Amino acid sequence: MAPPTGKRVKGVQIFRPFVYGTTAKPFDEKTNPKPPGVPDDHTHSWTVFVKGIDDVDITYWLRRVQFKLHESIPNHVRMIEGEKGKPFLLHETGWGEFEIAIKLYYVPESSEKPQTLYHHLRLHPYGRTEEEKETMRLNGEQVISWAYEEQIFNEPYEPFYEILTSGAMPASSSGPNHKSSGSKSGGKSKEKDQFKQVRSEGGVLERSAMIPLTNRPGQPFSRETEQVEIKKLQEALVKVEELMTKTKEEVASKENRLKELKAEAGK
Ligand code: SLL
Repeated sequence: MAPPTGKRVKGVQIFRPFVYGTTAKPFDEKTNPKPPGVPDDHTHSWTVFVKGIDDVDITYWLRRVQFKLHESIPNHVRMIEGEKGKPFLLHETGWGEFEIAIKLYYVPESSEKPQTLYHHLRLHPYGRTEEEKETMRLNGEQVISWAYEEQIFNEPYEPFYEILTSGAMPASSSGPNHKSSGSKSGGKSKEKDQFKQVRSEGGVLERSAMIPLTNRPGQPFSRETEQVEIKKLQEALVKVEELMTKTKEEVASKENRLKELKAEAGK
């Protein structure tokens, strides 16, 4: 970790969305043949990854990722260095599920300590119901276990704040007619011009905290998903309120009955 440079930007929180998880596939002569040299007892090939939402680059804040695998795996601690625009990715084969420790190392400018996430490698279809498991089986036999996460940088140091915010353009100035005003803001604007404002397939701007509006294959995290989840929560809330009203009514009627019985007994 580099010594902190500059001052912290007070009262500022910057968040960056990212996705991590595992994808596994059973070996199968036709669809997923076992490569030569893979031990006989290995039943699956699998991948563990950390990447940007909609595959946008995250190496400007995440420098390297250490994946700590099960100790039965040769050379079980693996360090993956960031390559611009590429996910932090590891391919493996094996026979069992286990917890993977994913340690995130940030760029030195951040002066942030590494942080560890834990993820359970899934090889077999899972779900709350048989139906959910069956859906997973039908999904090309791929067992997907992915999570959406947001990295929060609280009061980042000034140089890091610059890095975090010097890519994406505000919506109002990102139109085709936008010209950057070099002279007004001086050096800073030149620095900004070094980064191309690339949009991902889902419309997410590089170096932004945006998430896509809609889902597409391989990219299930979007505003659309968020809306579905919010709707589910709202429906659950209505149900809970209904149940509460009903319970209150039942309690009130039982209390009344108790009063009546007490009055009768007192006669
Ligand atoms: C289980 N507790 O019993 C777990 C352990 C270990 C998985 C799972 C070895 C691969 C290799 C492998 O798949 N270990 O030898 O490279 O399910």
